[in-house]
Amino acid sequence: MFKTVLSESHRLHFPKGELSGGELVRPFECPERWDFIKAALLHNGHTALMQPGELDLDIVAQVHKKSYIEFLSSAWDLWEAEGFEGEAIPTVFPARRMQQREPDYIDGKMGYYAMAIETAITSGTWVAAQSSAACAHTAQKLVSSGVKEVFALCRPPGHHAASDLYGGYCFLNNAAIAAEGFLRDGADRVAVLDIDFHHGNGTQDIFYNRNDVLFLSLHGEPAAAFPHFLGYADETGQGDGDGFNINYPMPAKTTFQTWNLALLDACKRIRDYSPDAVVVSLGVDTFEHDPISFFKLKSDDFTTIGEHLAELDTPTLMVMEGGYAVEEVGQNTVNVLNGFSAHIR
Ligand code: 7XA
Ligand code: ZN
Repeated sequence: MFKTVLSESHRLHFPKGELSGGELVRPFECPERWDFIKAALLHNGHTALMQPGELDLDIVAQVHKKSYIEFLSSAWDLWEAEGFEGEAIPTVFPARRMQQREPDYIDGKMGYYAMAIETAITSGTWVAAQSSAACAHTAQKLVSSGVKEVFALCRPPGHHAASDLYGGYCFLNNAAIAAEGFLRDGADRVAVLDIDFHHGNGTQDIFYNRNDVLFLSLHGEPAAAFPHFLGYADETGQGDGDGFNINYPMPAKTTFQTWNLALLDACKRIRDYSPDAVVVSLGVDTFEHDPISFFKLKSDDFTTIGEHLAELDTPTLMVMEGGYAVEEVGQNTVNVLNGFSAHIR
């Protein structure tokens, strides 16, 4: 049975609008996702739920720049102080051949720290983002202390957040915070395996120059899929990190048969690396009916994924990322956990 770390504070982040297809629509990343996942956990007997402890701000500061943390913690107040009545969304960006200096004015600050603008900041965003990171951190502590089946039900998700960038529904990088926690608690090597439909650009960026964290991501190819500007197969790491970043971009309509070959290759690379812990960025937006993605995985395939993850036979933490077919997001997520539970030694 899985132990799940979760927080009701996620509800404090729920923008009314997401810019999508030129319209402000109800965000795909919504609180009901969390409700459906919690319901499926209980329905499947994963009844051990716990609140996160205090978030260790030192670990957050190891992953994210101080100026970025200051920005996130003050953005809404600065936005409101200008008298703006809508939710905080930037309109101007430091594009090619422009200065990369943080402006004083909030609209400029927002553009400086945004990697995408579908994601509005609201009054409760910063508290919710911290509670989500706290779930990952507390869950990592459980795995480090020997608990074998641990799930961090993070919301908002985290894998698009870089050291100084937010967007793609992400603010703090929960998986990276967990990986840093493992290292701090004695691990020499950690693997982060990102199986969300979208490339984990933030996690890649955070660890790109390092060899103590192996990052592997299976995702929609950037030419066609968000986040578009990172996630190619030739991004293999830099400096000490050369060879420790592995991307598996895949085209539209990829089925489980093909996707699973990438997973098996990733698992082999993880075994070769021999990490002390694995963090799984667990997105289920690879599902065939996901409204914003283009892979063709079926519900039962998620069980097989969990089985493969258990076969790694390494202390593993599952961290929730995306998945927007809300009625199925719970069972698809829990199928991964069930497959893992059934095969863990
Ligand atoms: O894993 N990342 C997500 O699920 C968020 C993707 C955001 C896509 C927005 C496209 N306009
Ligand atoms: Zn995703």
